[in-house]
Amino acid sequence: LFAALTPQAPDPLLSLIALYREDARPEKIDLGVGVYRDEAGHTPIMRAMKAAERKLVDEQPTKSYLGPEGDVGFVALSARLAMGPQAEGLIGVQTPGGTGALRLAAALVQSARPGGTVWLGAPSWPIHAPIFESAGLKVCSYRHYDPATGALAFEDILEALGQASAGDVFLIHGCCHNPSGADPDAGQWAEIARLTAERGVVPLIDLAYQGLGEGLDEDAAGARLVVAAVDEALVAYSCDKNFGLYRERTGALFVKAAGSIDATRSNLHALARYMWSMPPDHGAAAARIILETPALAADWRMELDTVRERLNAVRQALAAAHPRLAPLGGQKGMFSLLPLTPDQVIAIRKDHAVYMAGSGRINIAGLTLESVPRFVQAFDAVLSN
Ligand code: PLP
Ligand code: TYF
Repeated sequence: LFAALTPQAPDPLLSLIALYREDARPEKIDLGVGVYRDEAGHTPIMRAMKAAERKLVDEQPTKSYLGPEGDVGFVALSARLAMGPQAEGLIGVQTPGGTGALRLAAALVQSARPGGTVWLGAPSWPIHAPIFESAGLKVCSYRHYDPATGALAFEDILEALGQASAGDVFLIHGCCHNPSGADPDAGQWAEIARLTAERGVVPLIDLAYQGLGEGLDEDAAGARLVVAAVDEALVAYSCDKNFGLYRERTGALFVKAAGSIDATRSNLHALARYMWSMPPDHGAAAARIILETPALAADWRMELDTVRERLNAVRQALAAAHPRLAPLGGQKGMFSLLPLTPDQVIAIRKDHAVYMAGSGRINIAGLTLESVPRFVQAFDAVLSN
């Protein structure tokens, strides 16, 4: 049986972790995988999360099974956090991270329309296309980002929306686009919402970085506008970055299902049951405790403000330090794409111990105000080679 399998390449981003670890040069800089790091290079457990976890361990009465929808308190509170007042009208299911939410969304779309089409901007998170394709869906690609300007290829997005058919799914990064950091502005969001509704396209918003761009409500404003404009929508939500939960696999899928609420909910529960039965509890229960406890929620928001301010300070320092990095100043979140060829990405790693994805994507959180000058020097050196 297994002799029929062909070997699959490892995730190149995760392979960088091992390469970086083995590099003995003390000045090495890791701009690879997308996790937040503080000034000391550490990925902390947030203060409120530690407190909520303690409370959970002390007070949790049982570890008996929950249903396929997971922790219903978490689902309601995270829906409210992501979508504001319109959360009331959405179906919610807790999922193993944002990845689980995307996989469940793909399975739901495949059940409703086998072989249906998902429109995906390029570049995108490399896991998007395989998630949809492995569910049996067809992926249509269009240009999301213009490397010449470092901004959104907005005309291409409008053109793709114009080509999409009613019932096609259109994936949109809710904020802090991975890998480009290029997000729509308010006027562009309004235009996307208007066209999505006009074309009968079903938006699938991937909201994995809420709070890391401009603020919790600011980062969700575009997603809320689009969802409000249509009858049917999907929102794949992740708490793994904004609550620092990563390995706890915490997320949710929210679905707006017009007149098909009961059928959609029962399909979501059935599909979740066949994939993972029910989601892991710990991260969601702890995030729920934060969101339902005003003092913890306030402390969490404060710490998230600090995270965002640090990212933005490093981002602005980069933009000011080199003319070819200037576009980074208008981008959002943890990531940006550098104008480097694959050979230059290898050269900056070999010659300067700077590790980044092969695409030239950097994780801003891997830098500090102190390490920016050394990084910019390395960047400039490989550019002029
Ligand atoms: N969507 C995007 C754009 C991401 O960058 C990530 C990164 O992890 C995810 C979804 C998945 O999030 P999670 O780790 O919660 O599965
Ligand atoms: O893009 C990133 O770096 C994050 C983390 O298979 C990630 O989204 C990377 C690769 C992967 C899962 C998560």
